[in-house]
Amino acid sequence: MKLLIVNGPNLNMLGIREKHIYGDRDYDALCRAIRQWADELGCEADIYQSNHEGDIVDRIQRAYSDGTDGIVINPAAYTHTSVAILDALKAVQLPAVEVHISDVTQREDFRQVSYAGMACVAHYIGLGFEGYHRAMEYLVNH
Ligand code: CA2
Repeated sequence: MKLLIVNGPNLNMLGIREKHIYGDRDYDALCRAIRQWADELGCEADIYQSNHEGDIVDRIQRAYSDGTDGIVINPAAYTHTSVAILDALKAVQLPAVEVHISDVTQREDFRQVSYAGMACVAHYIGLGFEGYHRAMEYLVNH
């Protein structure tokens, strides 16, 4: 099984600022954890991060024909704004799971809408890096 892990804007800055919200581990540590979980679950994980909405749309579209079986996505700030990412997830018709490191349900009003989440079959919110693990397990087991 091949999973695509998509991370949106500024997640590459993890561990640098706002540690009280996102923790003190950096993006490399997240990627290492994802690779280890992939090994343990016996799946492949292709990790992709971009700060650009159109590039994220392009990568999701590519998943339609590159053998991807499921998508784990943390669209970061684009969660709350991007109909384009929602449409891309709907277009490829692959099972997708939404992850947020922080508990967006307890944050600002503008974080209360999730467009990408509308195309996702499961949601792991506010569990830190562990949310990615749970999302990967979900896709491997369903
Ligand atoms: O909690 C999450 O995973 C978020 O997707 C993270 C996004 C935020 O816009 C979403 O509402 C929730 C932010 C990504 C990381 O932003 C940083 C900001 C400062 C320092 C380091 C990272």
